[in-house]
Amino acid sequence: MRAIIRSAGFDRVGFASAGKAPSSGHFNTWLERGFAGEMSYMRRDIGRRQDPRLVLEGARTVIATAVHYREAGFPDSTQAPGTARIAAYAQGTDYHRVVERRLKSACASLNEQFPATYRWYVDTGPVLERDWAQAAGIGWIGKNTCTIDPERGSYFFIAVILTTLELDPDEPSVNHCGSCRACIDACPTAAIVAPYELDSRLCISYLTIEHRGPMPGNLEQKVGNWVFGCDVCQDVCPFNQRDRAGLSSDPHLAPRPENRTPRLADLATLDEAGFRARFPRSAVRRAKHEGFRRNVLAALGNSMGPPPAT
Ligand code: B12
Ligand code: SF4
Ligand code: SF4
Repeated sequence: MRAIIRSAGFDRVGFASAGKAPSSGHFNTWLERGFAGEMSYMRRDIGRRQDPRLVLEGARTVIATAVHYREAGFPDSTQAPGTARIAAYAQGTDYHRVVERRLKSACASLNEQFPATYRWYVDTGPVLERDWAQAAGIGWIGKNTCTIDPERGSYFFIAVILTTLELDPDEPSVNHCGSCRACIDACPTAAIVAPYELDSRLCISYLTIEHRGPMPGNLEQKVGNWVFGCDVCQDVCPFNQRDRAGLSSDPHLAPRPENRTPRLADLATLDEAGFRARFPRSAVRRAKHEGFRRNVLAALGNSMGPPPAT
């Protein structure tokens, strides 16, 4: 079973018994506090998101998987004046396309050998993916709210397969954050309002990808030169700084050289057609040209430094 899934291109595979998601109560609180911001899709299907048995009738097992996307020795994009930063996950081909193809192929093979119903999701389905990754022993949910594999860090995508097949569950992952709070202290916008609690409305990832309209004035400067997503709370995590020798980047998700340290001035010249041509089959398109341009202009302003004191 696991071998079939791994051979379809997944780095980690774990099983959990389908039921109410362990952190569904936290999810409710998160919504009630308005931490989802304008992401109205998070308020849709609340009951289903909390229980995969309502997503797939007769679901007995949640198969959680991980696909690592950041290779050993990956040079951090610099903050050199005039350059932009794109989150590592979005520097290559859109992971939805890549991982969806693998899920389709894994489920076809599984169904041949273990006939049952399989339904897969990566990112966009009504499933608390991090919760299930933790329950299935892939990694624990850290204070930055990312799922962290103790051996390989947090730079991986999660995909889940719901199935009617009953499989022996793995042990849930154990939390290793301890007294560390590096992510909380490093977050440029103080979006991690308490350990394990992220207010999206303050998060650079949300502001540069999901938020429509002008950037809130009090946050614009704090966004720095991030033009799509943000990796600060993962970059500072000790579990992402360990010797990652032997880890190689998935060739299908490898960063495109032009997305490592792009020049802000070049990005600012892109019109709508230019934007689409510059980012083919890329997650960056989610921001739309308008949002991306807003981000680039904010970053350009920030690269000029604070206005002189009068
Ligand atoms: C909405 C969303 C966002 C939002 C909100 C993020 C968030 N933390 O919720 C925004 C746009 C900000 C975002 C940003 C990013 N995202 Co996102 N996002 C999602 C999405 C679609 C839903 C997440 C969700 O359910 N949030 C609801 C809240 C309540 O969940 P949570 O914050 O994760 O909290 C969990 C725990 O912390 C716990 N909990 C909550 N409160 C408390 C309180 C206490 C005291 C305790 C103990 C526990 C606890 O319960 C929660 C439920 O599991 C998932 C895909 C999916 N379907 O799951 C991807 C997903 C989580 N994102 C992903 C990625 C890669 C990112 C970014 C790294 C991208 C980037 N570089 O810019 C950043 C990381 C920012 C961060 N620190 O989280 C990956 C995460 C992979 C991983 N290893 O963790 C996912 C799983 C997509 C995927 N399929 O790979 N994302
Ligand atoms: S992604 Fe960036 S802004 Fe969002 S919580 Fe992490 S460090 Fe803060
Ligand atoms: S930086 Fe420290 S507190 Fe934050 S997720 Fe990593 S280990 Fe946990």
